[in-house]
Amino acid sequence: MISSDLISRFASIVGDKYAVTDAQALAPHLVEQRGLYQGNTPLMLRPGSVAEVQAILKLANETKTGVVPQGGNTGMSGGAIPFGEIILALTRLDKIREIDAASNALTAEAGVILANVQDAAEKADRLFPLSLGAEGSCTIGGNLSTNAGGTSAILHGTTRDLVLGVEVVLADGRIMNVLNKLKKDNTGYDLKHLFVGSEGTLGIITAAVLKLFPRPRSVETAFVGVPSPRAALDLLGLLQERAGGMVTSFELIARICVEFALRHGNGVRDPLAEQHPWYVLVELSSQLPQGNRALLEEILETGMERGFISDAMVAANLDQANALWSMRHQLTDTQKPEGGSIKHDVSVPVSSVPDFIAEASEAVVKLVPGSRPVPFGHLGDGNIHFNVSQPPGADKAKYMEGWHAMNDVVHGIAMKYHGSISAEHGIGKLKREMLTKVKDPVALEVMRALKKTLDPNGIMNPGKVL
Ligand code: FAD
Ligand code: 2HG
Ligand code: ZN
Repeated sequence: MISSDLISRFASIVGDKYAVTDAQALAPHLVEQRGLYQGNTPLMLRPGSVAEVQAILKLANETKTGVVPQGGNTGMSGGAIPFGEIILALTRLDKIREIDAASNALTAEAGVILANVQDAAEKADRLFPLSLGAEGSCTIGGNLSTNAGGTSAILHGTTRDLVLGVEVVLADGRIMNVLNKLKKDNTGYDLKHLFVGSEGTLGIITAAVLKLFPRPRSVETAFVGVPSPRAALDLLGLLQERAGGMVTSFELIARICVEFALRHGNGVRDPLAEQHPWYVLVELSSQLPQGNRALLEEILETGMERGFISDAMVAANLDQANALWSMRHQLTDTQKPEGGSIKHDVSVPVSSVPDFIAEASEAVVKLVPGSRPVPFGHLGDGNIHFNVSQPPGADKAKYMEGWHAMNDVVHGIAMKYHGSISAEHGIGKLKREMLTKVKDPVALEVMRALKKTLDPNGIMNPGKVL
């Protein structure tokens, strides 16, 4: 319980306008975006400068007040939801401080929306490759803190691979400035990586230097019908062999996802004339202005000859490509009207994805007859969103009571393939207990020791991750 006197002391740091206590204004900041959690807080602070973040943490540390950092609140593990703590919203720290095109580096504050970073890079004739469905509302601070993956990780890696430096306000209010633009800097421990993926449990990221890349001169997008995940893997192999570093996306989509999107999405059309059990959304990017359409078509023809492609369409223009991506990005929302959905954000070695999907599909249907596996995701990274929708007409609440039992089954299969129970959405509140079951015990001890060193009073996002 935070006293009204303490609330006033916090409020005086940012000014009353930016100290939010009104229930209606707080409401959207208290729900996890899939509706898994309903949080509560007496106060949300919206600092406008790094100095204000510093002052907030100093006071929080001194008074042992829990602080939950929040960016766009699009996270999928409940990490940004407070349970009595105060929210520290970073969205007013929204400046792009510098673009150094020659160094391929962009310095952004934590609250900058990802799409705004992408746009700023493009204006400087560069690419910032991180891309995900929530890019219009998630923030750079959130992306770093969750080490977001997205649809271009196959070539460019996860957010961790896209960061050169960070500025962090530590739990005691000190500012750690490792905001450098250097690719090479071996002066001791690389501390930025400690904060990337730490989900707000070690400090507040206030700014980051992000890596830029040459802006592609041509992008080809194809939607491919394939008979099975194994066939999709064969296609991936062929693409890697013939188009190497040009494969910027390779997204696997089960037919049921397309059906949900057709039923509940906005402006979605079935991209191919016939139905196929599986699809792949492929993107090739290159610096050649004339494009790689001929190469892509040749690869797709070879795939057909070899029997691992059933049909394909290559987007003829930007509108067609955008329509394919729009459908892909609606896959999360269009599952919602189908009732309860039990989620698994797993990764396994790429070569094990077909076996994982087959085994997990069989196991969940055995566990809950009539349940509907809805697998899709980043096959090129071995990362499948193995979501399972309730049997049609079943009682949603009753189905959702089986969340843990189903998680155990699916995660057990992922672990059998030496996989991960959280490929890209993080641990947050959702997977905190599960973490202790799957993580090496010594690794857990090291994590706890780091937490204790950096946050001895346990004020940073308490109850999350560890
Ligand atoms: P929040 O949700 O606000 O916060 C996430 C976590 O980071 C919390 O623990 C929070 O406390 C912490 N945090 C936030 N800002 C800071 C900061 N400045 N300093 C310290 N800690 C901080 N994720 C993927 O990885 N890949 C995808 O393809 C993907 N697609 C998505 C599609 C949709 C439609 C949606 C809704 C979400 C998707 N996500 C995906 C999940 C989500 O968008 C990402 O996790 C994103 O990085 C979260 O950013 P945010 O600003 O919304 O963070
Ligand atoms: C995606 O890849 C996101 O679209 C969301 O990571 C996955 O809805 C999901 O489970
Ligand atoms: Zn994803």
